[in-house]
Amino acid sequence: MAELTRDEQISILKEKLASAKSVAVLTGAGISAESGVPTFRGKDGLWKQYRATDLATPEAFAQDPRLVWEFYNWRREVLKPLKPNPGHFALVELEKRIPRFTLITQNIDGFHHTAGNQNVVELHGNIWRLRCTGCGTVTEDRTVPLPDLPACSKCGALLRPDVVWFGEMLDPTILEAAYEALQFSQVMMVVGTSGIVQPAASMGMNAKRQGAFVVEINLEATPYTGVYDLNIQGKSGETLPLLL
Ligand code: BV8
Ligand code: ZN
Repeated sequence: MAELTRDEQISILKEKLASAKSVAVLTGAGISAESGVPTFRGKDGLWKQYRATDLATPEAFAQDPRLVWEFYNWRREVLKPLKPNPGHFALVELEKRIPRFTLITQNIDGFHHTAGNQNVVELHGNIWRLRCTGCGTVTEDRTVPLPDLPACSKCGALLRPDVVWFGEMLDPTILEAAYEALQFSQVMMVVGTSGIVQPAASMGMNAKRQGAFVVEINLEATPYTGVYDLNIQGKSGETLPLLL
């Protein structure tokens, strides 16, 4: 098929969305980039001389909880003044128009909730929630910065960010909700993710295998470009509003 122009790609996707009963969306750090949030693999993917894959692990937290909390306090500080962008708000509008809409996100910034989406599946947790390493109590706390080595008000044990670290299992209920949405989707959009981290990275193919029309929206190519049905190059904050 001759190369489609961007406008042709957009109108094909608009048509598919108009007749879709069930749509799934998977977002990654790219959808929050235009809000000013550093992505993982962009030039700002580095924090001091550390990589997220070195710090976002249970081993790092066990070995040096102060350093890992410094990393998360820095990210909370960066995130606090930032707001969702037109890409997030376009997904809120889309959810209102499509009978069954599931927004699966890898992001822990909570922007999809803030923007107003109802059915959000946070695969990797949420940076504004804390979980007690002792009694497991989960609280929401937006204090920036948190006290040094924050302690549980119930049992006094050390609190951790309520996020999924590398090497940790995702919550089975959360995963189940994501896979169910993929199973029944006629259209899936994979937005702003480099398609590296599993199991999220395979979700586009899961949808494709059961017959969904899968579209990638990204600034650059990923391992799935050319495998999905459409790859729309561009900023999600500019592309997603064009679908409305
Ligand atoms: C699991 C929360 C199973 C924390 C995150 C070896 C050793 C250990 C593990 C593994 C291993 N090999 C593979 C694994 C599995 C591992 C994994 O996938 N590792 C990778 C590095 C290879 N996965 C796991 O460990 C997962 N758990 O598999 O458990 C298991 C089985 C048995 C027993 C135990 C366990 C858990 C993974 C979850 C990790 N937590 N986040 C935190 O954030 O601090 S992952 C984190 O990184 C994010 O959540 C996100 O998922 C990922 C970043 O990826 P992206 O979102 O894609 O962001 P990125 O910067 O990469 O890309 C941005 C994209 O946007 C780019 O494509 C760019 O072009 C585009 N973009 C930029 N601007 C824009 C744009 N697009 C559009 N518009 C723009 N404006
Ligand atoms: Zn506790």
